[in-house]
Amino acid sequence: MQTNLRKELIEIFSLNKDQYISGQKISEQLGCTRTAVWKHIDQLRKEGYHLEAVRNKGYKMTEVPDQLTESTIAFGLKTKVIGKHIVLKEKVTSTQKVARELVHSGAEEGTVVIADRQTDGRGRLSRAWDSPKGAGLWMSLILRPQIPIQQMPQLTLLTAVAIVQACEQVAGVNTQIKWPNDILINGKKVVGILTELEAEADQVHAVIVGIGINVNQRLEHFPDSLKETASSLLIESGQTQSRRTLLQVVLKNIEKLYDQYLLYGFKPIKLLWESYAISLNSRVKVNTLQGSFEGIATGINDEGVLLLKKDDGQVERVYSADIKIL
Ligand code: BT5
Repeated sequence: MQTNLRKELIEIFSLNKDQYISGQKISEQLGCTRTAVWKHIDQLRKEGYHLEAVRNKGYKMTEVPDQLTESTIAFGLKTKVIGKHIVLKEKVTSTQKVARELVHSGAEEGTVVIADRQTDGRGRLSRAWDSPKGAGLWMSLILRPQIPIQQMPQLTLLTAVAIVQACEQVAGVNTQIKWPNDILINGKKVVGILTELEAEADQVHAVIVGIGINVNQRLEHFPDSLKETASSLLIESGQTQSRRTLLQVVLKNIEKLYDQYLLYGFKPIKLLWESYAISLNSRVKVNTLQGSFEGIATGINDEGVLLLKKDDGQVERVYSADIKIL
């Protein structure tokens, strides 16, 4: 089936999600014959899509296969911009790298790169991010906000809130955020976020938000070095989770918060973020490239920077670091 026609057909079903649409109407909208429509529908059924057909009413799509394809992601995706353009890859070194190339070739805001597997997934400071095949959501989102560079950390925090809410909505698990970019369940890391900037002077061209969510790994899938510290939604919820549903909800939540952010600024996001943060008002050890120190994490400021009250009473602003809750 031609990919464009197929995309349009799925879109028609997605727009008419709860109602029947006649073969005649579909053929008019697609500009092809009714026989061609029937053939396309037959093909979709073979691929695992469920389509109800009722005489004199037409067709209704009731279920899509739980796979990540452009069509299954598009079906039922409730966003206007975020994830409307999906670049799906089976294997990449890092989705961040692919997204960076797309930024330079003019990719529109909301473009999402997703890979089934990364061979060189990365965290901050080039640390490795374990991204086994088919077990997680390994993705990079391109945003083009008109904001000053120093506000960029806010987007990491915004994304964390969107993901925490999605994990609760989809998998029913309680997650917590450890500043700045870790999402933990029962103290174990399930999600990592890496926000990278494409900028010149102090003008932001694009922000690439890298998101890694451990969805369906079992403990034995993790390398020994991560077995103590990492976990997945499957392990924590006791159930296999649909990557497709989770992705759709993550994208919807990001769009909602991002729209709010562009309209009202960081304040509403900050409040939400603080309600999910575990590191606040605790004693923490902060490791930065410049060295480590301890103190009480008293909050974040309006830019998303961590405020640390040291034992001598001085308040240190921490822009980038790893923290350990003591
Ligand atoms: C992060 O870095 O947590 C950001 C991870 C971002 C990954 C996504 S996947 C899609 C996109 N493409 C990429 O190449 N990256 C992004 P950081 O805070 O530096 O944490 C890295 C540390 O987390 C590692 O040093 C390990 O200790 C640990 N780690 C690695 N893989 C993990 C996993 N799958 N689950 C939990 N912890 C992991």
